[in-house]
Amino acid sequence: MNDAQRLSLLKRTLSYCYDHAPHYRQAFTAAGFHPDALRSLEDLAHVPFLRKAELRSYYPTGILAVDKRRVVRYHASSGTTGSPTVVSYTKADIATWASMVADCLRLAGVGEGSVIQNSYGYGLFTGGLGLHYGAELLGASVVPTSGGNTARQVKILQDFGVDVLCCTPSYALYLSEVVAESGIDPKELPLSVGIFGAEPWSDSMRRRIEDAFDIKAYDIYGMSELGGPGVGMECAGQDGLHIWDDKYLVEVVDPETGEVLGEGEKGEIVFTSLWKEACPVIRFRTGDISHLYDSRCGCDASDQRIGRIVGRTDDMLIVRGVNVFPSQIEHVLSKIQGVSGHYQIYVERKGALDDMEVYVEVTGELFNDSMGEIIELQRAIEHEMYAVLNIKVRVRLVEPGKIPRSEGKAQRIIDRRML
Ligand code: DLL
Repeated sequence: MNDAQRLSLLKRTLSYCYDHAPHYRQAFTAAGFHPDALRSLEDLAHVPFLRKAELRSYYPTGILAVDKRRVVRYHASSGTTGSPTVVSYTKADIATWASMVADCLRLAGVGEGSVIQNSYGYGLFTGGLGLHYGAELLGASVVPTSGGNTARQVKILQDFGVDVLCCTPSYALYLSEVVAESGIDPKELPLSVGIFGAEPWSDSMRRRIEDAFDIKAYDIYGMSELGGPGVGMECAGQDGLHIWDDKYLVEVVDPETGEVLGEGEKGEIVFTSLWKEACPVIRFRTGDISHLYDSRCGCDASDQRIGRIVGRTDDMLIVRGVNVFPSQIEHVLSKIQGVSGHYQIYVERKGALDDMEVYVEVTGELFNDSMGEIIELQRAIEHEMYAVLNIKVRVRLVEPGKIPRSEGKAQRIIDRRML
C-alpha cells in the first residue's frame, strides 16, 4: 500500500474519530488540531497522544465511537494497576480482527489441514478468542484448550496430531519440560510450528524452544487496546514483526519527550488504528520498546516492520539510577551453559540502597555438580551481569523446578521497594 492510500485511510479515521468519539473531538480541539488540516502522514505528529490512563477512565465501555448497542464483544487488558482498560468490538471489528489473525497465521505457513492447540487463555484476555477466530477463518482445526491443566495439554499434544502450538513462550518452554518428564521426547511430537507472544522473549529463548520441540517458533505481537493478537507477526525470515500497512500507522517516539524518532532508533512504539470502529486508537502510547525497520521484507508481505519488543517503558527497572531491562538479564543468561531459561528478578530497598537479586534455575545435570562448581558459576554470572548492566547484582542459583511456572505471561520481576 502506498503513502497516498495510507494518507486517505488516516484522514478517514481522524474524521471518523472527530465526528463519533467525544474524547477525540475534545482532545483534538484542545490541541488546536482539526482532521481537515491533515496534509501528509508526517502531520500526524500534530495530533495529541492517547495514553493508557485516559483509556482507563472510560471503564467499563472503552472509548466508544459507536452506539453501545452495536457492541458485540468486550475484552480487557491484563493491567495490574487500577481498573483494566476495556476494549469493545462491533461485528465488523471482530471480522477484521479475525482476518488479521488469519493473515498472521498464513505468514507462519498455517492453513487448512493444520491442527492448532490454542493454549492462550480464553476470556477477557484477547489471546484465546483472538487466535481462535483467526484460525477458524483460515479453515484450520482448533483445539481450544485455553491455559492451564498442563497434564491435559500434554495429552492433547500427543493424541490430536497437533502441529501448531499457540501460547506464551514461557509456557511453551514449560510444556516441553513436562512432556520430557513424562518420558516422551518432545521432538517426537508432530508439532512443527509455534505461535508465541504476549510477553517479551529473546532469540536465545526462541532457540531453546525450537530445539526442544524441533519446530519453527514465530513471534506474534498484540495488545488489547490495539485489538488483540495479530497486530504484528514474523514471517519465515524471522526478522522483525510485520505490521499490516492498511491496519495501523506506526511511529517510534522518545518515551521522555514524545519526539518522533527516525527509522532504526529505539523508542516507544505508538500506534494509530485504521480499522477499528468501536474503540479506535489514535497515537496510542503502548509503552513497548522497539524500532522501525528502514526496509521492507523480501517475503510476500511487504508491509512495514518493527523489531521484536525488547521491553516496556514501565518494565524498565531503575536500580541505583541505572536503567535495567529484563531482556538484558535474559541475554546474559542465554550465554551461560547449565541454566534453564527460567529466572526471576527481585528488587528490594535495603536502607537507602536498591538491592537486586536474580534467581536463576540451573539444569538437572549442573545441579548434581559439586558445590565448588556451583559457586564458581554463580560468580561468573555475577561478573557478566556487572559487565553488561554496570551495577552489582547478586545471583542465586536454584534447583530445577524452583522458579514458579506460569500458564500465561511469566512474572519476571518482583519489585518490593514500594516506590
Ligand atoms: O498480550 C495480546 C496477545 C495475545 C499478543 C496473544 C500475542 C499473543 P495484552 O494482555 O493487552 O495483550 O498485553 C499486551 O503484552 O503491550 C507487550 O508489552 C506484551 N506483548 C504482547 N505480545 C508481545 C510480543 C496481549 N510478541 C502487552 N513480544 C504488550 C513482546 C509482547 N511483548
